[in-house]
Amino acid sequence: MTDSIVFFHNPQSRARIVHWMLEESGADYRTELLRFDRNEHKAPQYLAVNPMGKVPAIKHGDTVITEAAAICAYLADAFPAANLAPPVNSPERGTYYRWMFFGAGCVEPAFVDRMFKRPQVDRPGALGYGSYEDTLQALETALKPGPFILGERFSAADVYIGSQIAWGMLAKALEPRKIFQDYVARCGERPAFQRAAAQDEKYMKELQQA
Ligand SMILES: N[C@@H](CCC(=O)N[C@@H](CS)C(=O)NCC(=O)O)C(=O)O
Repeated sequence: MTDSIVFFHNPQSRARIVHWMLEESGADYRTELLRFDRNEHKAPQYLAVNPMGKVPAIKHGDTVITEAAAICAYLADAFPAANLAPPVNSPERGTYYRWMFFGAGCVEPAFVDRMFKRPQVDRPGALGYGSYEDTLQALETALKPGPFILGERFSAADVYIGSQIAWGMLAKALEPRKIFQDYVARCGERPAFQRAAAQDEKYMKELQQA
């Protein structure tokens, strides 16, 4: 598809993950900033894009994609020249899916529960992520061979998991173990990450001034 992408963004949100991913993918995109302080994300025009009234979202042609992990996976496939996902049917594809979905299904709720100090449940086995400790252990397993989740090959799974680990440490939802710090530092060396981060700083100023 050759249409340009519309990126619904707020620099103080999970949309930063997608911003980085857009930069990695080489996609042509334009950004629409949504101000939380003016509730622009709950306005009818935006609810027509994402009924959750949340960012990130992208629109590619007539297709809307929401959910940061889904957007990362979509962009990796839509822009194959950037080589951000292993080929379908390759063994690596399984590993890629495994950790991408683990990020969305386990890491995300484990970190958010931790951040909000939500009480432990009686039956952790009924929680998708089991326990915070098990989730961290599994993350370490994913990162240990290194340098990235698929070894030498950087992928969209690193954009997603790397962003979560960075955010988790910042929000004190994740112990700053060395393996996490080193991984985040490696991710931070990506020129695409740096371009998105620099642009996000500008957006933050823009939003503060207006
Ligand atoms: N499951 C969504 C979560 C998106 C999300 O919660 N975004 C927050 C910002 S980080 C948001 O838009 N919050 C505004 C609100 O819900 O009012 C994803 O992974 O993309």
